[in-house]
Amino acid sequence: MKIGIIGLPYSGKTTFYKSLKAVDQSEDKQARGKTSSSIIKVPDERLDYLTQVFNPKRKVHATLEVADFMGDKDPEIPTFNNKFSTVAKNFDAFILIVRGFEDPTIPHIKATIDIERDIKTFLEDAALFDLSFLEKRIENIEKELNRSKNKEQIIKTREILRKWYEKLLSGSLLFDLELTKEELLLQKNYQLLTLKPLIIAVNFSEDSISSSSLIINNLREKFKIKNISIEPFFAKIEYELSQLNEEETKEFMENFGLEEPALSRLLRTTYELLGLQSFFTVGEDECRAWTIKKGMTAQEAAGVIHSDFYQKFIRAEVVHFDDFKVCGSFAKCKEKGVFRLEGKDYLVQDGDIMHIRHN
Ligand SMILES: Nc1nc2c(ncn2[C@@H]2O[C@H](COP(=O)(O)OP(=O)(O)OP(=O)(O)O)[C@@H](O)[C@H]2O)c(=O)[nH]1
Ligand SMILES: [Mg+2]
Repeated sequence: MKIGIIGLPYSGKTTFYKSLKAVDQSEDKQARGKTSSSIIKVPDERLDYLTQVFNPKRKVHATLEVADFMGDKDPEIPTFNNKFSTVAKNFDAFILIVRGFEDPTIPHIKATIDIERDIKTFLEDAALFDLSFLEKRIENIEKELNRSKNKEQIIKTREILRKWYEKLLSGSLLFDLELTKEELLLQKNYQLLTLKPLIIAVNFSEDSISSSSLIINNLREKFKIKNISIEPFFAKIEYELSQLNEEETKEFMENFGLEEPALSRLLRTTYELLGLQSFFTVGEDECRAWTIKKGMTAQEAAGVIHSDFYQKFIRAEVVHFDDFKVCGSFAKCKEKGVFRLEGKDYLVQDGDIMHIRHN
C-alpha cells in the first residue's frame, strides 16, 4: 500500500514525514526528484504486547510506503500539475496536510491561515483534475471505439467514465461512490484523485491542542463526505516525540494532555479507509503483523503468508488478541474455550492471532 503526503508549501508535510521515519528508523527507499519515499512500520501496541510475551528473535511490523511530495511555491501553478498526474495513479490513498498553525516567520502561500478555505480549494482543484483527466480519457475512448473490433468492452468503459464525469460536472466529488467490481478494476488504472480515500490532517500548533477538537468537529460537520476523514495533528510535537525514547514519550504526552501519538491514530485511520486490517502470527522465531483486506477468509489470509498455505490449507487455529491478553497464554485460552479451530471460509477479524495448519 502506498500513501502520498500532499498539501500546500510550508504546511508541515516533511515534518510529518520525518517523524514517521524517525519512529521506525527506516531508510529512504529512493529520492526521486523532489519526492522522497520510504517504507514505514505501522505502530501497533498489540504487536508490542505479543513480542513481550513470546520474546521472539524477530518482530515484524505491518508496513506502508509513504511518499512526501513538495508543495509548489508558485501560487499560479495549479495544485495538481502534469507531473503530479503521472505519479498519482500509483497511490492507494492520500494524506492532505492543511496548515492550522500561525507563525509569522513561515509564510503561507495565501498570506493568511484559513483551514476551511484550504480544504475547499483542495477539493475543488481535485475535482478539476479528475474532470480534465476524464475528459481526455473519454475523448481517447471515442477514437479507440472507431478503430477497435471489441467494441462491447470499450462501450462499457465509456459508460462508467461518463457516469463519473457527469457526477463531477454536477458539482459532486467521487469519494462517496460505491464501486462495482468492474469499476474498482478500472479505477486502479486511473489517477482519479477523488476516488481515492483521503485523510485530511490539520496541523495545529502546540498551543492550540485544547481548541483543536472543536475546530475539527466543525470541519467534520462541514465536510461530511464518505471516504474522507479529518484528523488533528501537531507536527512539531510529533517530530519532537519521534526523537524520544518510550519513557520520555509518555512523560511528554502527559505534559501536553495527549493520549496517543497522532501518528498512530493517522495510520490507523488510513488503514480503516483503505479497508485494511491486521492479523498476527506468533512464535519463538517471529511475531508478525500481517496486513489483509477486510472480508478476507482464513484461507485467503493464509495465502498472504505463503501461497503454499493457500493450496494446502486445512484449518486455522484462532485466538483473538483481546482474549489472549485476558488469558495470557494459549493454554489458558484453551481452558477458557476462546481458542478456536476455523475452516477455510472463516472471515478473519482484525486482531486475530492465527496459526495455519496445512498439509
Ligand atoms: N511553529 C510551527 N512550525 C511548524 C509546524 N509544523 C511545521 N513547522 C515549520 O514549518 C516549516 C515548513 O515545514 P515543512 O514540514 O518543511 O513543510 P512542507 O509542507 O514539507 O513544505 P514544502 O516541502 O516546501 O511543500 C518548517 O520550518 C517547520 O519547522 C508547527 O506545528 N508549528
Ligand atoms: Mg517538504
